[in-house]
Amino acid sequence: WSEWLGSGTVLLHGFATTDAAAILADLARIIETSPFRHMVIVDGRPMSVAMTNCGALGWLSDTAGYRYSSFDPQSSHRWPPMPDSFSNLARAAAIQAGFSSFTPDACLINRYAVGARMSLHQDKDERDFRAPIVSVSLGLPAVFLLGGAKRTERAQRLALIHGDVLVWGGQDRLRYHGVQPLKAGCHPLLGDARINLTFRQAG
Ligand code: MD3
Ligand code: FE
Repeated sequence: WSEWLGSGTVLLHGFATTDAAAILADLARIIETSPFRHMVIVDGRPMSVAMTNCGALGWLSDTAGYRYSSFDPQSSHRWPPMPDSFSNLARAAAIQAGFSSFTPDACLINRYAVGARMSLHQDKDERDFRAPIVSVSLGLPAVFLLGGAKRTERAQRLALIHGDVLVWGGQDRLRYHGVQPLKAGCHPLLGDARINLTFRQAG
């Protein structure tokens, strides 16, 4: 079933459950070429979330800041192509939310180990904010923080479990959001980790 959490936000409960095993098999091939790594932020400190990308563009953070790049700086090759299992799921989810022309060119893959978190931020490195963002949660559950248009607005807490897909667009595209430190647990497919796929039309 699905739930509207804001004028442009839809939570599709369990939308990725049946495709999860195929997605994880494709992910195993992606990380052979572009492994997970802890990118650093401007001050040089590593993020607790490990990341990689697939698709024409990949999101990067380093001491120069945030940006999208066609190349994995670690391999100096292009990011692995986006598997059909990824793009088909993202497009189907966007259609459910009313975004019929969503064509993701970037998929950021986040891996949360126990204790990893993401502090409140906005996603604003993309060229056109009219395109939505599709987020797929796999593995251990997380507490997602959904704030407002300003950092000071009080954030709502939202539980995201394996298979949940969120589509953020329209009025909600620039809301502050984050993830609370991951709690210990054991998921049958992913063990003690959470994986989040974030699909964007970045270029
Ligand atoms: C809400 N990742 O990679 S995706 C990120 O679970 C990121 O790994 C989180 O935030 C994660 O930037 C959450 C969900 C998400 C993405 C974009 C949003 C939520 C959003 C834009 C506006 C509001
Ligand atoms: Fe984000």
